[in-house]
Amino acid sequence: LWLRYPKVPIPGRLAEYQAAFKRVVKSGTGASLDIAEAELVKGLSGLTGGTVATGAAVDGPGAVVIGTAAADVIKGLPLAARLGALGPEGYLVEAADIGGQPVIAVAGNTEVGVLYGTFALLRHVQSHSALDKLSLTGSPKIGHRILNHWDNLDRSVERGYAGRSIWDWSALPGTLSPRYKDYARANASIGINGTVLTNVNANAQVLTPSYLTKVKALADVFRPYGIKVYLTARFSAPVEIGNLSTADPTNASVKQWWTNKVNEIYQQIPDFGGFLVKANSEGQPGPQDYGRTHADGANMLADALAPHDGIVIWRAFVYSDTSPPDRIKQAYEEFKPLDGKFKSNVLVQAKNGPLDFQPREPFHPLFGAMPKTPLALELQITKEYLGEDTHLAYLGPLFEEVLKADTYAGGEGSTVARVIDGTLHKYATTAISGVANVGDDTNWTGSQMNQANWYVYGRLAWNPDLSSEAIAEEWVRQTFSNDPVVVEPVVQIMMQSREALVDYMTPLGLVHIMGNDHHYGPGPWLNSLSRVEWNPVYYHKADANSIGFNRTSSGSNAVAQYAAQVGQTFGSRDTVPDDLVLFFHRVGWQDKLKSGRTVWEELVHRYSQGVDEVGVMRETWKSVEGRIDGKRFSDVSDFLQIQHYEARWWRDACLAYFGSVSKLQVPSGYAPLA
Ligand code: GCW
Repeated sequence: LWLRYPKVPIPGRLAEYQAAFKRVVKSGTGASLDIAEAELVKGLSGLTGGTVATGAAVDGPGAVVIGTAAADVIKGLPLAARLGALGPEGYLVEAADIGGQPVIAVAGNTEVGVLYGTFALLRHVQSHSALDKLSLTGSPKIGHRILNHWDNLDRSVERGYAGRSIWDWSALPGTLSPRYKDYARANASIGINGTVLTNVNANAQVLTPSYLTKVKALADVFRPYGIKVYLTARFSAPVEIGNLSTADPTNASVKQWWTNKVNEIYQQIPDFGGFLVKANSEGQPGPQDYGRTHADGANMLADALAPHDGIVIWRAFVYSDTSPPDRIKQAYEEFKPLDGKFKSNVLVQAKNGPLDFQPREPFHPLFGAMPKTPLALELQITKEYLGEDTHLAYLGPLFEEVLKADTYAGGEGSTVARVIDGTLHKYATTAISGVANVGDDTNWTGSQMNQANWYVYGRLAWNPDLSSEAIAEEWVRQTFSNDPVVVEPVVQIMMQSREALVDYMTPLGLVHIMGNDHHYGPGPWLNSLSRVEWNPVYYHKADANSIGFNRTSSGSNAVAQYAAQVGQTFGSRDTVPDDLVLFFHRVGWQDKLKSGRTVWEELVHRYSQGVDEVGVMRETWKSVEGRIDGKRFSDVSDFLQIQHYEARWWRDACLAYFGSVSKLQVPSGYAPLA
């Protein structure tokens, strides 16, 4: 991953580091401090090409002093006064003077803060940055920064493209794969502090005693890395594993069952994070099965968890079993009226967009609409709809686009970032979730480049105001090389990749035109599934005259779910951006877009531009040959070739289909699919 720590190849910089990093002096004891010390020894030894020792005291120059605010050696430093404001996970890394010796101090209010400071220092050194005036400071803007694994107990992974689940349930708890620690290291290095081990399409078995001992074994590994474990709670568990005849959340026996179950979990895992719940969505059981609301269900679990400081993360990804006229409206319609009805340890988790992790969607209208209910943002790191493992699509720009989207809920500047970091509505609890792309593949994520998506998720969860381009650069420097002839082209490829993918898959606000079920490859013609809203034709509605889904006031009026300013922008043909036009409007094939081209011309233009961009990415990648190791070079080259072919597949299939519907001619001149 990005924790490779190769020797610094620049002589001047190497000498500077060798002088500064002779030994690690740990002040205090504790499991997380031990991990910080070990990581510094490993990392700095690798980077300096020597052996960085551990030491008990600062005797001589070249010490890295690590400790919490409680350690005497840290208390005596000027930075101590500034630590307090940084909260339990914050850190400061600075040059300092101890007993006349120049040292580098890594300080936090807690041991985990020290660990985060450790990784910040290693990131700095891995980027070959200078040490003079060293001053690194950080504290997370979002409290719960969580990975959601959609991992099943049989080790299959829903929407996983990186092999099987890394949780080896049959070997747990007796055998602990060394990967668990590396997983925890990787997460801690980017600030992730929670992991939901199991799929939201949940199996109640994980709540049985034998599985809880396995969960405990994982929690024990992750704890010193600052990572809490969460589980998905299947709402019907009291019936399935508890022998009750109902799971009605108002039933006293059901409440007691959950209370007992939660108490049992906390006996094993005293810092258990809580439950993530998918209920009454896509066939999952839930409180509505008993005529109760989402709030009734969530609050029942919240009551059981509250004495232990656990939280409930209740998903807002819902759509009904009876085919709706506009599926995307349902979450807002069900949840908005419940604002203020949830217990204080409940968060409602909405996906970034109102549909389903598409290459591009507008932001979810619930953001900004629930001032009394902390909303968590769910992003998908695994690329279900974005070319899965093979296509190179760096998701940083997608995540950044969502975080910077302005909800106007409290006037201009009410971005999604300000909603989920709690500042806009003064939420007491804050959370963000990323659906993990991790599996047991050697490269962890199904492709070399998909590692960047895990990385950027963590970095943006820590600070949603960072730029995705800066994060891409950080990642490339740590993962491949600091040489500008590598950094520049690889960052360039990454930064153009998502837009290229939108162009060759779903330009102009098209959504959900992928193949049924697997969601890989084009299928805009598909129309045979029983649920109308699973069929691509439901979304684009193309016919001989027009294309697009009318969500304005003359259509489904989904635009009314946004703040007036936003709804007007999306709702008017004059102001809607071309990038989302077909998501909100039904337009004639010959209508003109902002680009000056007609809708048909623009569709042709974007599809072919997407293919061309992948061609550029492929050519650009060739320039790094010989400058990184051959294995990773060829892994990425091979996938770019697949992507280039499949971009053409998308273009040719989509244009052939839309051309057959519109009766418009696809211009000639495309290279045939090789
Ligand atoms: O994106 C869809 C996926 C399902 C997933 C569901 C959800 C876990 O196709 O596989 O189920 O969303 O988010 O609940």
